[in-house]
Amino acid sequence: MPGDGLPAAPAVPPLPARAGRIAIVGRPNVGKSTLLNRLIGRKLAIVSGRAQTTRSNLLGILTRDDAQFGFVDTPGLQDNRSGHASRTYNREVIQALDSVDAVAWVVEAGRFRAEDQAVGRALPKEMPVVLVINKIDQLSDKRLLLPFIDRVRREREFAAIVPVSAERDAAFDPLLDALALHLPEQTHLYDADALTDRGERYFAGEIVREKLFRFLGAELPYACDVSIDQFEELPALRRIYATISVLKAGQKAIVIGERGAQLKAIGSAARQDMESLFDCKVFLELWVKVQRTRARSKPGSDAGVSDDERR
Ligand SMILES: Nc1nc2c(ncn2[C@@H]2O[C@H](COP(=O)(O)OP(=O)(O)OP(=O)(O)O)[C@@H](O)[C@H]2O)c(=O)[nH]1
Ligand SMILES: [Mg+2]
Repeated sequence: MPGDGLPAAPAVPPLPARAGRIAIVGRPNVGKSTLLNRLIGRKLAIVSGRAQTTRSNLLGILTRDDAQFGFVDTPGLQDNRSGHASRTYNREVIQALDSVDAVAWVVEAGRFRAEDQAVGRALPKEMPVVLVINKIDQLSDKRLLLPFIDRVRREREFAAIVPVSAERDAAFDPLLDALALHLPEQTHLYDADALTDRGERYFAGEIVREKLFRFLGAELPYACDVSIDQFEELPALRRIYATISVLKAGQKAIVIGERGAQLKAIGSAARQDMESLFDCKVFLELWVKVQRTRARSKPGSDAGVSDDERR
C-alpha cells in the first residue's frame, strides 16, 4: 500500500517445481543436435548431414516456469566394432545415461534399423524413455506412422511417444510436457538464465568443425582436427586464432582451396555464427597444418589475408 512505509515486495519469479537432466540419444544423424537446438531455442550444437558430427556430450538448458530441463546432446551411438573413435563416442553416451533422470530416444520416422535396436539395448531398463520420432516431414505417407510406432514399441516400454519435425516444428510443448513428468521435484539445478556449462572457446572450435562438414566433401572433415590456439576476450570483440590439423599435404591443399578461397569461405561462415552466438564482433584467423608441423603457416584469416599469405 502506498504510504504505509513498507517496501514493496520484490517480484520473485516462480521457481520451477521440477528439474533434471535428460539425455538425447539415438543412432548417428537422426537429428539429436537439431532437436537440442530447437528445444532450447538457440543454436548451440553443431549440425550436419553427415553421421558422427557430434563428438562429445553437450549440455543445453531450458528453464520454464514449471520445470528446468538440462538436455545432454550425445554423439550418435555406433557399432562398437567400428574403431577407436566410435568407442570413445559410445563412452560419452554411456556416461550421459549414467547421470540423467530420463531419456529422449530419437529415431527417424520410417527408418528403424539394427543401429536403432542397439541404442534400445543400451538404455537402462528402469529409465523413463520418451520416444521421439523425428523428421516426420520426410514421411511420404502419414499412414506409415502408426505401423512404425507399433514396430518400435516392440523394443521396450515408453513413457510417451512423440512425433516431431525438429527442423520444422514451431513448438515442442507435448515433448517437453512428457519429459517434465519424469524430472524430480526440486528447484533448479542451474541459473535460470544459463544456457550451457561450456565456454565460448569450446563453441569456437565446434563452429569451425561444423563449417568443415559444410564446405568439405566426403571423408575429409573426419580427418581434420580443430584447436583453438588463442582466444582473447575483449569487451565487444573476440580475437580467435585456430588451427585446422589434417593428416596429409593433399588434404591441406583442399582445405585451403584455390587461392585460399575454401579456407576463406570456412572462416567467413564460422565467424558469422560465432558473432551470433557470442553476440559481439569476432576476428577469426584460421591456419591449416599437417599433423604437428606448424611450419607451413597457412594463415586464412577471414579479415582479408592476401593470397600469398595463404600459400
Ligand atoms: N527433413 C528433416 N531433416 C532433419 C530434421 N532434423 C534434423 N534434420 C537433418 O538431419 C541431419 C542430421 O542432423 P543432426 O542434428 O546433426 O543429427 P545428429 O543425430 O545430431 O547426428 P550425429 O551428431 O552425427 O549423431 C541434418 O542434415 C539435419 O538438418 C527434421 O526434422 N527434418
Ligand atoms: Mg549431433
